[in-house]
Amino acid sequence: MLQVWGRRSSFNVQKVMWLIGELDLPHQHIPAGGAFGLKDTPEFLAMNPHGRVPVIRDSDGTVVWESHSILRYLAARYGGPEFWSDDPARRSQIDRWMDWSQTTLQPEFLTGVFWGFYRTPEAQRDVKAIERNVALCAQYFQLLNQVLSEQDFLAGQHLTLADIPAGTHLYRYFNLDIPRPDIPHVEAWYRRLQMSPAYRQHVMIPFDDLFGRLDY
Ligand SMILES: N[C@@H](CCC(=O)N[C@@H](CS)C(=O)NCC(=O)O)C(=O)O
Repeated sequence: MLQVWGRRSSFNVQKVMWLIGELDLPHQHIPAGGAFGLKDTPEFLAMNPHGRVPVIRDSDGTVVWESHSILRYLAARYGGPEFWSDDPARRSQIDRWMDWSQTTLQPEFLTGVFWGFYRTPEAQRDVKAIERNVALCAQYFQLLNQVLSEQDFLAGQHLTLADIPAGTHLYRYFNLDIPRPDIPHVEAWYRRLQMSPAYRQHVMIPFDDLFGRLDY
């Protein structure tokens, strides 16, 4: 059976669990990382030398680490063209949103705002950097708002891998006490994502236990 290592509070694990839920894949979830430890054991490091979660091991023994590589592997193996197309041009429409999310939105929001503001104890916060990142995120979400004014999902009219990394941000973005621009089309997209039981189960996980806590 497919095995998945990672703590459910981890943003990168949530992306993978969401797709596993969408694909309805039988799997065994093994809590790892944070208070669960495990990721520094020789067995875990033999699977992922970086000692990070998520990691998956498929029933044939294939091991994959790096959340986006896992998403692509699972979509290619089990998802069919609905999630990640075989056609290079169509696939690039999906990949660009995944890559943008990982290289642009995730550093500014997850690291800059979620870690810089929410997870950092108040006395240690860099207020100027937080304000800068909140403003950058507002620009990014306004851009998404423009894209989503013309289509229901990031790569067209149905859910694909394009939506998973960026969409995983929404629960945290809309639940932090930060200023947000007027983004009705992003809100409508967020409502559409919430119609999926997999999104509600794996992404909408309360994160209060992470407040003011810099350790994993
Ligand atoms: N680029 C990697 C990042 C992996 C990563 O940094 N994972 C974090 C959790 S989000 C981790 O393993 N932290 C240590 C821990 O949870 O103990 C990916 O996307 O999978």
